[in-house]
Amino acid sequence: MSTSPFDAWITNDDEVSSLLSQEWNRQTSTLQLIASENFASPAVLAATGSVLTNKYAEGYPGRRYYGGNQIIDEVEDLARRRLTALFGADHANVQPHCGANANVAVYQALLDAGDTILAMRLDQGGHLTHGSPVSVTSKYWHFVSYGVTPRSDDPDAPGEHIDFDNVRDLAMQHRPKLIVAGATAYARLIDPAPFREIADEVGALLMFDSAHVAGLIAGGSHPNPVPYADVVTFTTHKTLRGPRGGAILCREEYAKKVDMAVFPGQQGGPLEHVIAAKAVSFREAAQPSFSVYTDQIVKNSKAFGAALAGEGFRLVSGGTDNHMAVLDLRDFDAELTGKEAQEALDRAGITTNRNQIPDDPRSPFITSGLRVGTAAETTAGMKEAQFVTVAALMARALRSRGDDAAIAKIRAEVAELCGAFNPYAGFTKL
Ligand code: DSN
Repeated sequence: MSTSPFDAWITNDDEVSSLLSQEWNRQTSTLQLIASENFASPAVLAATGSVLTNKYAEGYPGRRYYGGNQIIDEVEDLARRRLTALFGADHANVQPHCGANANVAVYQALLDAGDTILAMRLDQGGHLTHGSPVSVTSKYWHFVSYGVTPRSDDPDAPGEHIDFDNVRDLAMQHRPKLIVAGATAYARLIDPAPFREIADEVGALLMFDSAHVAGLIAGGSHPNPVPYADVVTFTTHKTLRGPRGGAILCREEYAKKVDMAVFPGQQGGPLEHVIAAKAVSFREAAQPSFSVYTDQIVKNSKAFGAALAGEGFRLVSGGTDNHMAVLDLRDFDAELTGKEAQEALDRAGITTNRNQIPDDPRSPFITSGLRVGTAAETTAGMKEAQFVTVAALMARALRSRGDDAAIAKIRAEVAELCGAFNPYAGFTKL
């Protein structure tokens, strides 16, 4: 077991200390392939674990409801300045606790209850807050959903790409007040330009939910939606590699409404320790080395996707342009569900998540798909060759999922690989 800093940090609570060390060990001895996860830097972890957690700071810099916020104001201002500079935006709100809060705050800021929003359907790759019936968003606003083009067997035109004819037709028909671009389980580059064109044709506002690709945008590996969208939302902990949280960028004319919707509209006291960690990550993302990192994420994803296809998995949309691949498991094994695959891979030390694929005949709890991503293990230093190895390990684990000895052997191989690519190697104390 690797040495965890928590042994030194938490000396008076053996139970929690032990659990944190176990999780430290899990993260560094098994493969982290969940597309929405990453390894935050030691500096981000340190800021998240700082005394700023002690402070109440409802309000915004210069306009707080509590005393003692002079330094906190500087922290939040620094985070806002770094973020607007990183994306070239007019205004930033760094208080959302998560991406879902950020999205709901934008709806609250820009719309009235009952207004129409055009967004991507969950099973086509959209997010819960894009109007899923189980999300509170569908209770307050009227959602119309676009999807992807039909699957095709033509390798040059595989389908399952965003269907812009569908987006335009629905926009013309329903005249939404807001169009949402962006996805949660979609492996292709999302061009903001055609969304802007359609929004302008129908007089809609445009929100780009860049939760998954915010890091790729910051690194210059994907196009920046800020010049096109009225509002951009994202989480800070995925490809951006910051602490767990959300953020909103918007044009100056919406700044006041967005700020009011986040606080007091949606949230109470901001998590200033997390905001300090966001500031750390925004500075990290502004370094030239971050562009090298995000380019490598995409290169790794392409190599991983090709190797998985070589192992018999079908890649939804025929490939990948970003950090993830969405796999249709039915071509690999018609009986294998996403749930069973995720559980078998977990036993082999390979962490993934099951995911619905477009028009999935199975429920969201079972699914026919699996989503994998390269952001975390690219942080750990893995390159194309390691991801080809990982694809082979995944295929072996799923083929031999009923054989405990074979799974144990794969788990040992995974641990050896992870031992050579530890994102926190040498980091044993603050
Ligand atoms: N849970 C996130 C993801 O995994 O994509 C979306 O909120």
